[in-house]
Amino acid sequence: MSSIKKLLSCVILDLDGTLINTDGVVSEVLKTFLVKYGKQWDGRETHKIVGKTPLEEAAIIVEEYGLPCEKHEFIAEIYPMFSDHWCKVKALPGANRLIKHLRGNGVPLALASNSPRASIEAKISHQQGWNDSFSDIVGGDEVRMGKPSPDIFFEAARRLNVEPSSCLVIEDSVIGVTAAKAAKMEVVAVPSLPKQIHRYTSADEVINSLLDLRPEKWGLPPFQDWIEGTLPLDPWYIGGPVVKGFGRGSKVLGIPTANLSTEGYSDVLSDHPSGVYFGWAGLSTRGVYKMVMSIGWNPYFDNKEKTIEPWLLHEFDEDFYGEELHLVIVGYIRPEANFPTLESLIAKILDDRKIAERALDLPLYSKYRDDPYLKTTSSENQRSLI
Ligand code: ADP
Ligand code: RBF
Ligand code: MG
Repeated sequence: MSSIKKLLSCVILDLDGTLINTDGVVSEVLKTFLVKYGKQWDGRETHKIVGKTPLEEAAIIVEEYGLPCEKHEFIAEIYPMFSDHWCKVKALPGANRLIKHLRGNGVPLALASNSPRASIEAKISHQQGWNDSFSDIVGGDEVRMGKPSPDIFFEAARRLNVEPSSCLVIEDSVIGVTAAKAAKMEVVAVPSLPKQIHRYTSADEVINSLLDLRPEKWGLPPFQDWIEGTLPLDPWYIGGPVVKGFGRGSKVLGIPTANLSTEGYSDVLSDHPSGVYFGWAGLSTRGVYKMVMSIGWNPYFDNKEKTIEPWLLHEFDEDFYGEELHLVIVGYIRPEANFPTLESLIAKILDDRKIAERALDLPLYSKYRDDPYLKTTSSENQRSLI
């Protein structure tokens, strides 16, 4: 049982990058917009605009691309373009769960974002049940200075009628963390860009995704949905031919992972946080097996690419490269971690195996064993789509 860090009573949430994934929409709109000026959006500026106010964002883009307009004109032109796209924005994994949980337990909840109030309201209106979930919303246009100034957070605490020191802030950007610390609040950072943990030293805790938040560490009500070391998820499905992995000799370690090609799965990969998951694996000609897998950059090996590495919990007497592998992922175990030694990494993966094997016997998870997707081949799949 982890020790309580502090007894807090309210939660203040950032919106973009923390609860919803607006990156795709922002890139899409900027791309369309810049084409009009004969420029090409290349995504390089994404990290520069994370957490910034609209005016700062505008100034950066106008300058970086040498646009022949003024930042206010830029905003006037681009905001209407954004509002047509908010309906496409998805909640980040764990966001709905977190909001329901805190709301259901009567924890006062506020949104605090550098976006203008009207944009915040437009964005959350597309997320089911969110309109009524926040006791208060503070937009960047409602205070003198946006984050990293603490004004937004002070204003949120004032409206919740609580001391700043009793608030937990959840933030994805370094700018937001800086603002919340300046407001003397406790901050959990959930970085939205990978491999950035070193930039978040002022946060009180850094977690990989909202799935890893433990409210009880902050004296808030614990989630009740963990079951035997696993978190049930709405199942998700991926499949394709087994490809060569890194050839690091995982097999020699007794942990062969049947890698799936990441091409064609970029959406799935960016929709799901890195971490250790489990579920069922179907090999078209062989059968259905229990499976535990890691998704991510394997911090121990510091991969440059996010990979999908499923370990089928069965002894095979031959390799099955090229065979069609279908996965139904039903639950989450833990974030990926780094380890001081290969032995400690292996020990942890063996723990994951035990957890997954046991959990998959629970009716909650075992029912997916019969999912038809596990027995279809890709050609049948395509046929069913026509
Ligand atoms: P690679 O780096 O190519 O992924 P691994 O050492 O991870 O090599 O071995 C993975 C291969 O081993 C899989 O592609 C598959 O053909 C074979 N294999 C044998 N048993 C298993 C198993 N239980 N789970 C996953 N893959 C297995
Ligand atoms: N790699 C890591 O660097 N950190 C991890 O926490 C981690 N967890 C894993 C959990 C499971 C269930 C599996 C199958 C693999 C995991 N790996 C992890 C990936 C491992 O490094 C990779 O499969 C290597 O190729 C093993 O040699
Ligand atoms: Mg492998």
